[in-house]
Amino acid sequence: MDVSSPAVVITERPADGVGLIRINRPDARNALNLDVRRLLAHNLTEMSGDPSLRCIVLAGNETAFAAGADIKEMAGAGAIDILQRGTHQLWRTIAACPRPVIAAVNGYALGGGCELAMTCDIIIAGEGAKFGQPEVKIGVIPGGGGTQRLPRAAGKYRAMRYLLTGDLFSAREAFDMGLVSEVVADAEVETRAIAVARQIAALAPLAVAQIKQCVLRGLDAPLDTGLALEVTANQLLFASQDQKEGMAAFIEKRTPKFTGK
Ligand code: CO8
Repeated sequence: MDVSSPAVVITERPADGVGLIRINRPDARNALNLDVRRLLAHNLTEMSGDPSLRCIVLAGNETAFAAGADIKEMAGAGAIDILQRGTHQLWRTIAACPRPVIAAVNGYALGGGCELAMTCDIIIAGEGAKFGQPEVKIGVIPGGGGTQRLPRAAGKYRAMRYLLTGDLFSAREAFDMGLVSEVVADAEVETRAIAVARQIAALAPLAVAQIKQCVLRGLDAPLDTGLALEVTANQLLFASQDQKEGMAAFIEKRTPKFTGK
């Protein structure tokens, strides 16, 4: 990593309890080179360990969330180079972030960029955002979960239509197929993502963490297993001070003060 160049990933704290991680390679449409992926994994891990941060926003710039893996970095690579880069482990770390992560998507979210958005828990997209898995057009396939997460989000037939052609789709189409949580004006994307993050950051962190775990683990499990996870998580939360505080506040008609304990 060249320390004299501008940081390719920037971290900010835009609001109480909210961390923001910004991909910053504007000249390369925020293409995800190894440095970016390592820093994303590193910052997500660091922020998750910081008790003062309860929700994370992942953003790019107005032109691109991320236009995919860095094609120039991998064009000449051999299979063993790709294996040794171990990017699948970085994807795993990114997707396993225990804190809720909100993608704030403006512009292009293509290939690895679309996959990065799909590792997030909520996707807020600008009206002009463009999504897609165009890997097939350059002779490869998605490498960050696209063949698995896109069909899980959008269903087999819509996912196949885009995976097999590499065609891009709009934020509105992404919303209609269940890939995007909200579509807002381009200029409002980050403000809206931060507002949702603040809302989540004000809630009981242990309950928030259990919801994330139950949903993600449950999606990959039979219904009975998922329901069992939910039961156990609920039982566990009755050991928390925040459960006592939340319910007492409701009964006393006041706003709860959650501490994460
Ligand atoms: N990688 C590297 N550089 C890129 C990338 C990229 N993904 N995307 C854009 N850039 C660079 C361009 O090369 C250009 O650089 P330069 O100015 O030096 O020529 C600069 O960014 C600006 O790009 P454009 O001039 O093309 O800008 P436009 O606004 O005209 O177009 C697009 C923007 C539509 C985003 C266009 O750049 C594009 O199509 N980009 C490539 C999109 C793509 O194919 N993404 C998928 C990449 S592959 C992937 O993500 C997963 C591969 C998994 C492999 C498995 C590994 C384990």
